[in-house]
Amino acid sequence: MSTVIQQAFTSMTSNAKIADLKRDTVTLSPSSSLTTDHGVLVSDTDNWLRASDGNTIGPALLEDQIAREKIHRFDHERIPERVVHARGAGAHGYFRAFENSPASKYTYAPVLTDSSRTTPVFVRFSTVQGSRGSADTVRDVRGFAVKMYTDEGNWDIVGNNIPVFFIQDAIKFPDIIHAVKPEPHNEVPQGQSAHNSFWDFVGLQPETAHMTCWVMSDRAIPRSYRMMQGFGVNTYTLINSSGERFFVKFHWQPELGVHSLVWDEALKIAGQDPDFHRKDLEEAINNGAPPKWTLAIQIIAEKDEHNFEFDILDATKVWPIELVPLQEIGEMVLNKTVDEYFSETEQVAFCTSHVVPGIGFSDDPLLQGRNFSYFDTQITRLGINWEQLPINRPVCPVLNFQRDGQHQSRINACPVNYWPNRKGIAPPVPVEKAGYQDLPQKVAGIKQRVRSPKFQEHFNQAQTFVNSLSLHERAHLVSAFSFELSHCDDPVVYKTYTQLLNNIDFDLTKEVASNVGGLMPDTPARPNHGKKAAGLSQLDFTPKQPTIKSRRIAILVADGFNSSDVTVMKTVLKAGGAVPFIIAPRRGKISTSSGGEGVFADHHFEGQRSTMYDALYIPGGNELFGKTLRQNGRVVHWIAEAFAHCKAIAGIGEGSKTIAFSISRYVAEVSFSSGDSSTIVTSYGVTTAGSYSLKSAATDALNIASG
Ligand code: HDE
Repeated sequence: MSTVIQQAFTSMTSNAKIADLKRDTVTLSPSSSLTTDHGVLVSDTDNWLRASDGNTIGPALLEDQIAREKIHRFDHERIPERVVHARGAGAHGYFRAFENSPASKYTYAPVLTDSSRTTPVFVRFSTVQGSRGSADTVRDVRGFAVKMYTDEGNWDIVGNNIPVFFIQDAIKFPDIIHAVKPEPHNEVPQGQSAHNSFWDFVGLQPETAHMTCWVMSDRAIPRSYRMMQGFGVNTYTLINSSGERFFVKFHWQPELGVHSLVWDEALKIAGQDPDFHRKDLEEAINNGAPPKWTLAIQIIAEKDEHNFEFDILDATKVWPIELVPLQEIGEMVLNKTVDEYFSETEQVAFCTSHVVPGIGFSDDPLLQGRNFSYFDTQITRLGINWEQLPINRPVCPVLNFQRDGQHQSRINACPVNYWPNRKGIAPPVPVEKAGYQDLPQKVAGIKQRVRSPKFQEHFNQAQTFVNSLSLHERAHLVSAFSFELSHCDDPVVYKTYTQLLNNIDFDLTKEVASNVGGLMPDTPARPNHGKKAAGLSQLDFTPKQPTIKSRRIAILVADGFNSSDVTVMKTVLKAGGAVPFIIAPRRGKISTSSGGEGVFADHHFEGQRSTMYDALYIPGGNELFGKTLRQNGRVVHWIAEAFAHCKAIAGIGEGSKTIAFSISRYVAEVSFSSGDSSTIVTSYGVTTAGSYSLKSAATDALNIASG
């Protein structure tokens, strides 16, 4: 990076939170010397103090305080992993409210209304079921937890990439989580919901029907954390400066659009590169493609609370965007990776109860339980003083009389630790001076364990979701249900589930039941209302600007390739922000057809798989080049696999021939243009030098290169 770019990058990534973390960041260098925890210089960290005559080894002495300290510290390195969402990846960034957004109609929270502010954020993405070491690409809900370090205190939106949840009442959370987690008798399976206990539970608990359809859809196997929506899921409230209250749902919309892997890819990547999503986030940020999301809100005025056929406080329901439109109010950018995983991504701790003035809760029964649970769980994981940890502490002043407890790291230089005190220290501020305000609300009721009547309907929105999917999304849904249920070996489980599924869609149920040996229905358990809605199919979220930015492109070469074919394509791809990789028979110098300088390959054929790339390009070359590729089973498989996963494949000359050879099993006829013989191939067919021909791409590249 040039110094100018470096400076620009540094100032962009620096914010109040990054500056705050610097207080605790230690930079190690070769000139830093090794010490004990109590600061004494250590001269030998390799040999335990022992009683030896120099010829025999002799017993180790317990008195070696340096060795003991090293071992003690090691023995206690682990902390409890999160009970759910144990595996995750995090990054820093910022949020900015849009100028002239409608937000101030609904809230007086400056974070959402003041466009001159840059609010630092830390975001942690996660999977739910697997433990810390599980694979990234499993079928699962993804956590999307955002911590905003606002000037008024921390605000956490602890969301998911799916807008609804499995259950309506927090009291059911231990049940659904026990059911989806590995089974109690053998702790199997890891990172999967494809097992008896999950399907047993959801088959018997109809309120899970809607969310289960989302989890069986492509949403649960995202291509990247950067290509998924985030949803606050629960209903919160906003309060404006006139004291009016509004119900609100929060949505994060990714700039890159919503994209998924296909299941075959997800399964393979789980073995080939279990850290795929974690690395993808890091790679994009480090390559200057910081992911961005727009924050949108849906608003319902308090007086309209009961005007919908569903209960707006029921987290198993979406608010259809046709009825409650999305209003865009700000943008979030993630532009800095963490310096140390444990101190930042592992120790970050979110709480739904962390809201700032202008934002409040609703009676959503899931949210109310969450507001208790998150604080509680942090005590087990991190101890009572968890909010003092550098990654968790706010950037605004914190002052109160909460005291002591394990790992207290503040020294409160003050003779009083209570309120009221004779010195008038730390008085609660009046509401009008920006103190947190609980809006007066009349509450009345009879103490009883109930849910409102609208909470009893579970299938309408599940049907709308299934009806709204495109053909291929629906086909994926059938495959996912079938995959999961065929992993259940208790017939009671898959028969009960197919019976429940018939409440959602008759045809879907017949297909799934036939695949897995479930109960084959004669008639629908409930008629399909036939309604569709916007914003459910992920095709509704293609990027506003189509882009290849941050996409990984494999360029397969071997000795004898045509140098200019590679140079030009690389220039084009880089100009579009994509990341090209050269893959060859060996990691080393690969020679060109003209005996020119050649290229240095990033990887060898055996070291990578097509699944790790978004597209594939094979240049032209001499006869030897073509033969080398076609005689290599890994190359042929690479191309055929990329083709089967519907990826864009381009080739020239011998490269095109190699593509045709590798996919000939799948397509009846492959044709080439006579001109430059470049080819763009997708699984849908073969186009000759069409929309993205190398010639025009090269011209673009040269135009861009020449400024
Ligand atoms: Fe969570 N959830 N949850 N959850 N959740 C946790 O808190 C809980 C729910 C979500 O990256 C835990 O710090 C209850 C919905 C995310 O650190 C725990 C209920 C949504 C994360 C907990 C829910 C979420 C968690 C475990 C039902 C989407 C990871 C570790 C009432 C809107 C945050 C922790 C991170 C984590 C409880 C339901 C999202 C135990 C009781 C709905 C993204 O407190």
